Amino acid sequence: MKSGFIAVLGLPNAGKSTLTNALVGEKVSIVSWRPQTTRDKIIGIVNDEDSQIVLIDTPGIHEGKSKLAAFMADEVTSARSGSDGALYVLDGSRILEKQTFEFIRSLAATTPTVVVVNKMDIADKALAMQTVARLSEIKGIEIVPISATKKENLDELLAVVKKMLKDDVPYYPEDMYTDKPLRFMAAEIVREKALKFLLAEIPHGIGVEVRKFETGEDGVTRIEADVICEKETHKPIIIGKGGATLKRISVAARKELESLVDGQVYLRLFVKVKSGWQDDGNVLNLLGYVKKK
Ligand SMILES: Nc1nc2c(ncn2[C@@H]2O[C@H](COP(=O)(O)OP(=O)(O)OP(=O)(O)O)[C@@H](O)[C@H]2O)c(=O)[nH]1
Ligand SMILES: [Mg+2]
Repeated sequence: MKSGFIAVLGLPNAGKSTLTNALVGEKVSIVSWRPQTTRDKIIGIVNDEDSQIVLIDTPGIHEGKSKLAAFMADEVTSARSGSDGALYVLDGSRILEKQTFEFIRSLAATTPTVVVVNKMDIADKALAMQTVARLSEIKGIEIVPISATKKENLDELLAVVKKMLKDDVPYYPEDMYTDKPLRFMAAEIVREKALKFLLAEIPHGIGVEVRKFETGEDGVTRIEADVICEKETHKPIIIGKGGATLKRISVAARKELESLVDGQVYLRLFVKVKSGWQDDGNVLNLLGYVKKK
């Protein structure tokens, strides 16, 4: 039995959460086409007969100035320091920037590292080959091209990851696939649907607070959540004409919540304006964006 903690690192939108979900085989981390979707480190556990891989999905590395951005950066640092190895996820359809190359080089100098060249299904093959050739200058790393959405080459990736596992006890029960409570998952699912249905200018400013999460004796789970935005002008956009946009978010979120709790869900969403919330310690605290001891 081998086990270990593996941090999943990379730039925003590289496909870290998609990969984490694909390896776990369950949805543990929300995904969107926009950068900076993931805000917390999220554990996804991959169990099989002879190993337990504890993946730590992280926020994409970027330079934001808000307190929220600082929290996200802390999440990356702590995931890195608490792990036995790293999966650095690259978007293989893009040119490998010098800064990224240098980051991987410094990462590999301190941590066993596998570079995952993702999005091979849409990548220009010549460009991806160039990226692989350039990366092979870095000593000691493994390079694995994959497609997370098409689930291509994931078995090869798992085989390479297993070589990084050092411990000999499982850390979590084998039926567990994440460490996050349902309430957190619910907030994330609502945020994912908001990211999906809202226009480009708003979503970075969105937070979701689940205020009520109760399963009654009738077996129905009642969830109430606030969708928090930055500006008064965002509120009517989130609600939409005659409530249509909020309704779409709510319907899509409810469907997924029902499969999460395996029962009927009543979901009520409210839109609240809290300008500057990404720098407001109280709101960040409410939303759980605070350093865990
Ligand atoms: N074509 C293609 N798209 C992918 C692949 N993997 C991820 N994507 C898409 O890339 C976008 C970003 O995916 P995420 O998994 O949210 O990326 P992330 O690295 O977790 O992003 P952040 O949380 O913002 O740092 C989504 O639209 C995914 O569907 C892939 O293998 N092929
Ligand atoms: Mg993510």
